[in-house]
Amino acid sequence: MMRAFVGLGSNLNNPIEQVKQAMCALDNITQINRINTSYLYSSAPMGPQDQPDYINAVVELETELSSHALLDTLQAIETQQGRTRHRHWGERTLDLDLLLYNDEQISSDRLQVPHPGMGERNFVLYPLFEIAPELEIPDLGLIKDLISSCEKGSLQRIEEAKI
Ligand code: ROI
Repeated sequence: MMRAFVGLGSNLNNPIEQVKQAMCALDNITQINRINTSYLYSSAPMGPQDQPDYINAVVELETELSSHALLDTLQAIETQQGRTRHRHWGERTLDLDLLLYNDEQISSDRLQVPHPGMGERNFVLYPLFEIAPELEIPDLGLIKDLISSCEKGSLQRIEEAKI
């Protein structure tokens, strides 16, 4: 069985519901087991500032799917939930990023794991640390060390029951 971490993000069309709906969509896939779920967080946009704040979360999955089959599945859920491409680093209804897949380093046309930039993004590192404080990330090191040099900024945990 494979172990993967996926980052969820949305800043359009009721972002909290988008993120919750994506978690339900993952639960409906037989080859995927959601074994851990962070709180939802709100975060200021990284990229153009003239877009709404994001809702972010991280989930841990157990899966029989290969990394690329999992990527296909994540992209299908994005599409189902009306993902359309706007500008580069712009607003989106749903982003599902394959952050980590076992302890593998993957570099193909379609997929880079660990997800590029995850080592500096507070909206990835804080929810990830919440569910996997002991984690070591290939090439990047211990999550607790990455957190200690990553400003929390405006990132805020939303006080709402976990899903
Ligand atoms: N900014 C925040 N805060 N959260 C995201 O999930 C996010 N996703 C992105 C870009 C546009 C880089 N900015 C983001 O893809």
